[in-house]
Amino acid sequence: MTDLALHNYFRSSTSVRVRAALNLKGLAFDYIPLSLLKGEQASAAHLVLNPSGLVPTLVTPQGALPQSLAILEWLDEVHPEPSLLPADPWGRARVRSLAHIVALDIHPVNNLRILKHLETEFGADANAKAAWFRKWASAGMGALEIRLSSEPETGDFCHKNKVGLADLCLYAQVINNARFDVDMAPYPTIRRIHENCLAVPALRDAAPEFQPDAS
Ligand SMILES: N[C@@H](CCC(=O)N[C@@H](CS)C(=O)NCC(=O)O)C(=O)O
Repeated sequence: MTDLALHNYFRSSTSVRVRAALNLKGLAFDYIPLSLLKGEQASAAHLVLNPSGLVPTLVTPQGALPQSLAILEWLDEVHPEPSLLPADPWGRARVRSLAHIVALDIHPVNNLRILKHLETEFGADANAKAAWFRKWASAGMGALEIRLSSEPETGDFCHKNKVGLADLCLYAQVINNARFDVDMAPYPTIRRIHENCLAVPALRDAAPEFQPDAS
């Protein structure tokens, strides 16, 4: 038993973000798997922790905390090293702004429940759902690529040469994109940063294939 329990799913990109942050900060946590395929995120037991019926939820000594971005910022405040946000206000705003392209523009419209709704209410088949995913992933990736390739603060990672909040979102999204065959050729800067993320053990270890519920 540890102080922290992460209710999550191996393939969930929002869960990848949080696992990567916990690993980066060297924090032990109990891994509580919830199968999204079986709908366990909407079980009565999990709804008590997270009324949205989504993962991840981090259970802490102070209570349950849903929402991956809030979890990341809470972890960063309670365990400041290594920091996920730059020290200066402009840097912090820039990193959040990059992270939001993934977390607020791309992810919500491509979430499982949206794809399921397209199928049940509008008859979308697997090809149509994948095309939908690619449409919104590409829109966000395109904006992210322009920002990262043109802004002087971009370095080995999204902001200079240190892994941060935006990298966690980028890293998890690129993994997710592969499942839907998003063409990454137009995004060389994102691909370069993703490669750099893969070289960081804390991030690599957070990848879906290394999680206990992956098999
Ligand atoms: N804004 C939430 C989104 C969480 C979310 O959508 N999680 C997905 C997995 S990546 C989920 O639980 N999907 C289940 C569903 O759509 O039913 C966060 O960042 O934590």
